[in-house]
Amino acid sequence: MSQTERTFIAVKPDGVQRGLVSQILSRFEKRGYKLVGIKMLNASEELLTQHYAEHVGKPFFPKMVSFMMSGPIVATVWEGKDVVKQGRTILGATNPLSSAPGTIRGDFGIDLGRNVCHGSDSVESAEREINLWFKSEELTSWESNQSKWIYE
Ligand code: DGI
Repeated sequence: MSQTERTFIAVKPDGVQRGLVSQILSRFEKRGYKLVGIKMLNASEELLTQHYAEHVGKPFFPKMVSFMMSGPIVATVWEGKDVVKQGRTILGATNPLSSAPGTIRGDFGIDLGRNVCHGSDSVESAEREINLWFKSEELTSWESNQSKWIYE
C-alpha cells in the first residue's frame, strides 16, 4: 500500500473554539502520519457548498453550512500508508453518540451537528477535497527522518 496516500482532515469551528486543535492533530502525528499541508481559514459558502455537494438540498444543509461559517477552520493534509481509512477510524463515527471512546468524536463530541472534525471518506474524495481546500503550492513534500522507524 502506498505511503504517499493523502487525506484531508479539518478541525471544524467547534473544535477550534474548544481549544482541541493540537489534541486532534497530535493524534495523527503520534500515529506516524506526516503533515504536508496546514492552514487556518474562514470557509466561504461557495467552498462549503462544493465540499458538501452530496448534501446540497438536504434539510440539515443550511444549518450545517452556517455552523461551518461560524468561525475559523483548521484545514490539514496528511500523508501515509492507508491514511484515508485510518483517518476515519481516528475520527470515529459521524454521529459522536455512536463513536467509540478513544476516537476524536467519541472523546470530544455529543451532537451530530457539533462533531468537531472532518475526514475524507475515500481516496477519491480526499483528492477532490485537497484540491478544493489547498492550492498545489500550499502543499509540501518532505522526507521524514522518522519514516524508517515507522515503516518496515
Ligand atoms: O463525512 P462525515 O462528516 O462523517 O459525514 P457526512 O458526509 O455524512 O456528513 C457531513 C456532515 O454533515 C456531518 O459531519 C455532520 C452533518 N450531518 C450529516 N447528517 C446530518 C448532519 N447534520 C445534521 N444536523 N443532521 C443530519 O442528519
